[in-house]
Amino acid sequence: MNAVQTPLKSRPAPAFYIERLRADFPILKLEVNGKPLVYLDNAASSQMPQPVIDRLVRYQTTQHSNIHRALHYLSEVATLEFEEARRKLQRFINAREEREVIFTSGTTDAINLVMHGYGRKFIGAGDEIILTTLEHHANIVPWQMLAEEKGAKIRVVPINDAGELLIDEYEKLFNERTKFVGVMHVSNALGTINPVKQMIAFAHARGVPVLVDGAQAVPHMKIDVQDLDCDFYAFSGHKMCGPTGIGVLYGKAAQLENMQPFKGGGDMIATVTFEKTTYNTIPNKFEAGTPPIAAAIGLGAAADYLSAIGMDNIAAQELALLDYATEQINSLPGVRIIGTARHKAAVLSFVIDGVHPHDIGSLLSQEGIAVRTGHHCAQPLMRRFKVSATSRASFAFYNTMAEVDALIAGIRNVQKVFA
Ligand code: 7TS
Repeated sequence: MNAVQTPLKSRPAPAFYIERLRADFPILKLEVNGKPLVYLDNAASSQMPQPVIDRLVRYQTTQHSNIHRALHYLSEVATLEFEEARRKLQRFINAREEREVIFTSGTTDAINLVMHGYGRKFIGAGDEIILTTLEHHANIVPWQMLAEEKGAKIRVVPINDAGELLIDEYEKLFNERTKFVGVMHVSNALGTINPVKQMIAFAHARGVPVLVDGAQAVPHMKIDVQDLDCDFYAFSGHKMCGPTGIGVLYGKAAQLENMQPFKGGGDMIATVTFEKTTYNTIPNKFEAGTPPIAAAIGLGAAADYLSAIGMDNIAAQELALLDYATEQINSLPGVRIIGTARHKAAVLSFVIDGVHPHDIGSLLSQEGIAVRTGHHCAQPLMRRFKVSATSRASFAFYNTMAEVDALIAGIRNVQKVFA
């Protein structure tokens, strides 16, 4: 009955199909220390396929100018392409309106925009902001800065030993002072997929808006912001096969319209006198100055590239990689996986008895294998697991089962060196 399935829907996808996709990524042909590159640091930044590189070259060689300001040919072309990129991103996350897509420099910038634009206007002394133990520093520090400035308080949702949020505890944190919830969709350090739709519904029933940090979700699964009903959703281009320096803040139009601007300058104004400035409408109100035009257009191409493969197919292939890698790592004595949630995306954090993660990282790199070692910008989470750091393999759809085998061989080698 599965005759109509695309190749990636079978788990794992046939090797020839993955090889065809890999051929799109020039960097994957590199050798590192005389070995084929095994790139397993996709949660930090993914690689860029040729169609996205080509799009950037086409923009720079035939379309570049500043946008929204001149009537000459190139300015009109660049403006049209930039706004078309916004529509591509709108479709990619199923936003209701294109003006709900704000281009930012990344997830961090998007969250800071909400903190300044929404938080500083609507959150005051004694108010409470709910975050979770899993959060990346990008969704902790801005809220701490706000809490300090306003005299607000941060409440934190605890997790269990598998790295899953305790939803009962989340619900108990709400009271009449709760003004905001910030939660990541997928944990960058553990891979846990959080039940954000359920959490949003609970918050909304109490009149509380929710920001979802989607940096690790957008590259790996189909995101529908209308279905989630989140007020804000933040993500980065460079984790979804796009360029660095570009990201998106999705916000419901009604929320964005009520917010104050974050950055002041050109493009975000309607009129300026030295007595008073009036602001532009959204999205321009939040895009002061010349935006990263090329990067936004590149990100539009990345969204097209991922959509052509199909986000459900990508999720299925990455899950097959995760299952296989989990099984293989579990078979190694002395290696422990940190983060064993029932619902996980393709992130595998581990520790090896008696070996510091930084030594693991350098020894694996000698074999051409790229993993991230450290606290993954989630120090409170590391503390919860009583580790200072982990090693993390994070997969993309272009990774192969053979690369998982290379990782496992690399880990065995590390254990031999430290035996
Ligand atoms: N939120 C999450 C969940 C992230 O994983 C990251 C980056 C950010 C926010 C910040 O994104 P940026 O594009 O603004 O920097 N995470 C990682 C990581 O796991 N390893 O390197 C960067």
